Amino acid sequence: MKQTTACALDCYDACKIVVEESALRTIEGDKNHPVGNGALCALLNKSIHEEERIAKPRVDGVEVSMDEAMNAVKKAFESSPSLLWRGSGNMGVMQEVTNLFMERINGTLTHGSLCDGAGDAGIVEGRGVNRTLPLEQIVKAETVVVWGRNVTVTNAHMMPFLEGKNIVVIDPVQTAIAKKAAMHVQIQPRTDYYLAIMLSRFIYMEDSQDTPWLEEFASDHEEFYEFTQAHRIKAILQYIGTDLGEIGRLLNYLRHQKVVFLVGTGVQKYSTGASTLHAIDSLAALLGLFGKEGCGVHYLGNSKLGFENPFEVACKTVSKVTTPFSDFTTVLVQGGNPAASMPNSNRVCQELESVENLIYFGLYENETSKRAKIVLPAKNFFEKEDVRLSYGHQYVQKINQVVQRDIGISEYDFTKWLFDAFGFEGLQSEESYIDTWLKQCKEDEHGYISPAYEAIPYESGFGEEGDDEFVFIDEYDDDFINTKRFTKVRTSEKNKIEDERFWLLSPKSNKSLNTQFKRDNKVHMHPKHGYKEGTLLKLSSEYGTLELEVKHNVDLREDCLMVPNNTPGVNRLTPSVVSDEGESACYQEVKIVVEDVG
Ligand SMILES: Nc1nc2c(c(=O)[nH]1)N[C@H]1C(S)=C(S)[C@@H](COP(=O)(O)OP(=O)(O)OC[C@H]3O[C@@H](n4cnc5c(=O)[nH]c(N)nc54)[C@H](O)[C@@H]3O)O[C@H]1N2
Ligand SMILES: Nc1nc2c(c(=O)[nH]1)N[C@H]1C(S)=C(S)[C@@H](COP(=O)(O)OP(=O)(O)OC[C@H]3O[C@@H](n4cnc5c(=O)[nH]c(N)nc54)[C@H](O)[C@@H]3O)O[C@H]1N2
Ligand code: SF4
Ligand SMILES: [Mo]
Repeated sequence: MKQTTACALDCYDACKIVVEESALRTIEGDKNHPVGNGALCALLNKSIHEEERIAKPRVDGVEVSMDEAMNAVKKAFESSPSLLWRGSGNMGVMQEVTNLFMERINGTLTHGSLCDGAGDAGIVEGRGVNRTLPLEQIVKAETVVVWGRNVTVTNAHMMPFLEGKNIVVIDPVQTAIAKKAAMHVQIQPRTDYYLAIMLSRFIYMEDSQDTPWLEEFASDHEEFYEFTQAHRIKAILQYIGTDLGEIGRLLNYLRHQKVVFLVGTGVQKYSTGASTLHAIDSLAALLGLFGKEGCGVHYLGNSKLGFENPFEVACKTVSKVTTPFSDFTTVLVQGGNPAASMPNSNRVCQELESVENLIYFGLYENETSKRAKIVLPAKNFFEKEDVRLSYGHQYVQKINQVVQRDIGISEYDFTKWLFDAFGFEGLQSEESYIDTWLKQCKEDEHGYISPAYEAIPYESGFGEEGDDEFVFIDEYDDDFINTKRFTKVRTSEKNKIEDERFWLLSPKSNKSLNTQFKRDNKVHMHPKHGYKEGTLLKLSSEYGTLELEVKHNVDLREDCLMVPNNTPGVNRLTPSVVSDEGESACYQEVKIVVEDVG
């Protein structure tokens, strides 16, 4: 018998899955679903079935029964203050049911983001709300600009939608899609804001802006003109690593066409990430790319937009980026691996070690489970009921339990156990919560879709109600010439700007889903620097050090190192800086010194 479910891994695609019989012997994508294209990825076909699960709960390193473990959890929560730190290991909405318990015990949650928060804030500044550009609009585009997104790795099911289009890639790395693209701008990291402003400046110069649309939907476009004028062309193009010829070619792909920008998290892993998205949106607005067929900016959308969330609670919160773990007696880590995935791991691990009751609730052993006093195995998404929203498309899917295993406890059962143990009332049934989510959805021929779905987003205008105007970016206070952290200025050599340190890129890997599954262990570097493959290099930043072997990679700019984010220890190098807007982590706000240690 065939059953269907959906992949709950943190991924743009949120694939629909067809399962033959119950034993997961055959799983495949659903050919009829608009996203799946009938194929899943290697993580779902293989890794998830091979990865060793935590089978038994542990307390103080000793295996115990689930009941004993839950009693230890109860005891831990009797001591306050307590914190719930939730990761994104499972994207199902039922993950948040544990909020209801935290609310009852006056516990603390987190705010902010390790992921897309800076970019999201920039989008909200311009458009008021972050709506997802539907897939059927992407298909109608003539040009697609892939801007800081590694589509073939992180968003593989987008590829069929890009067939036959002019592809332009803006990325410091010559990614697989860059190799196939009509044009690749191999930009210096952290300069995307400037590129968007320069393009806008040239569009004004040649009068290619969409004036009728601007008059109706973005009347401050004259102030934006003034704002772009304040940016010096020559110095900025040099800083970005481009020239007038390249800008000219790029403009040929943008003017008078249906253009979609596919923007990834790569452009916004910086303190200035919100301004970057706001500048890219401003460029799109100038070209009149909102509210029209085949046009728009596709970033990670707000998947909960339009829903009333039954798990929304009024708890105190602390930062998810600079979490002060040691302020809490009890910390529940659910669906995450903060000891590896948060920035500035040295700080994080020190803090975690001083927590009296660290509870790890997850599927696999990792840097966090090994520090925990209580280890509680979870159920994976094949083993429980849930609802999957998506930040990449409009479809909402029911996650069905397709297999029954004796290990682990679901988030709902965990919450229910604690409600009962503490004598709290008012927790509804699991089905009723799932129903609450599903009944808010719209439906089309493929099933549920987001209640916020609009066939052509922002067609009538911006803001919640669609009656506001687009707001252009009008300030940026990060003048690169003055950003000493990033540029060592050597005035002796005729004002030449030089820096021997490297940018640190830490993108996603195709072997893993963040820190789940296979881990990498190399630093990618351009062979031009003369280090042989296998040389052990010590990487240092102001936050910590990490030793890794060199792997040659000619796809990188010479001023960049690449250490994928699944590499143990990579975040010892990264700062716990919070973005200027959006309370987001800034993993690439750092420069690295290398030293040959063998
Ligand atoms: N240097 C660097 N660091 C980064 C990034 C980067 O680009 N560079 N990216 C950041 C981004 S975008 C993100 S989203 C974060 C992700 O960081 P985290 O949210 O910490 O994600 P993971 O490290 O993958 O850990 C997920 C864990 O969830 C558990 N899990 C899976 N399914 C379930 C379930 O159903 N229930 C429970 N209870 N547990 C489950 C698994 O055991 C797994 O170990 O990492 C960030 N870290
Ligand atoms: N296989 C796999 N898929 C995943 C994940 C995974 O771990 N593995 N993680 C999921 C998660 S949590 C997320 S958030 C998404 C993120 O998916 P993406 O948005 O694709 O994010 P990244 O892979 O971090 O980086 C994207 C690209 O940005 C480029 N880049 C880095 N710095 C800059 C810059 O300053 N400017 C520009 N223009 N480009 C830059 C990198 O070279 C890289 O090619 O992927 C999801 N999908
Ligand atoms: S990880 Fe992404 S691509 Fe792979 S099956 Fe899940 S949703 Fe699809
Ligand atoms: Mo993410």
